[in-house]
Amino acid sequence: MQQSGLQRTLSIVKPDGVRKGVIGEVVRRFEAAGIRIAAMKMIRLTKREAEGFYAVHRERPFFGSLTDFMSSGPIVVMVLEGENVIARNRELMGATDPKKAAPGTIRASMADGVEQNIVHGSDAPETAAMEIRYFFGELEIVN
Ligand code: 3AN
Repeated sequence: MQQSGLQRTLSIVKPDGVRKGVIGEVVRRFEAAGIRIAAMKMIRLTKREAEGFYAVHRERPFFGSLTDFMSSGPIVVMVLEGENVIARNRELMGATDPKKAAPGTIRASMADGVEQNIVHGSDAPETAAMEIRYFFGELEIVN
């Protein structure tokens, strides 16, 4: 993790992605892009845990609905590692609104809407570190 440009980011396959059976397709896209999976597990968030994860969005009108959705079924959380992986993962994901996401991106090809949009990806090094810590202990992340 010391080389320049090598980053970690948190990825989540959200409950809609698990329900649609696209965990494998999402992981395949990461691996095909040369991104390494450094940790992975399936969990189900409580409403309280989803609220903790999305605390920055507490004041947004969609907070209640988003945290209901995120606690509505199992999710797959992953630590991705690679050169510039934060931005590269967000490129693979596409824009938050699948209607605005570039063709071929995960959200453009698989998502139904702006809330149920299949994947989450950290947006900056500081949030990546915080989000990884929310879900994983250091011993669960494989070097
Ligand atoms: P991104 O996941 O693309 O970084 P954020 O951080 O702006 O997007 O939003 C976090 C999550 O909140 C999104 N993934 C989406 O599920 C939900 N969200 C964002 N904007 C809206 C909205 N206008 N209505 C409902 N849900 C939204």
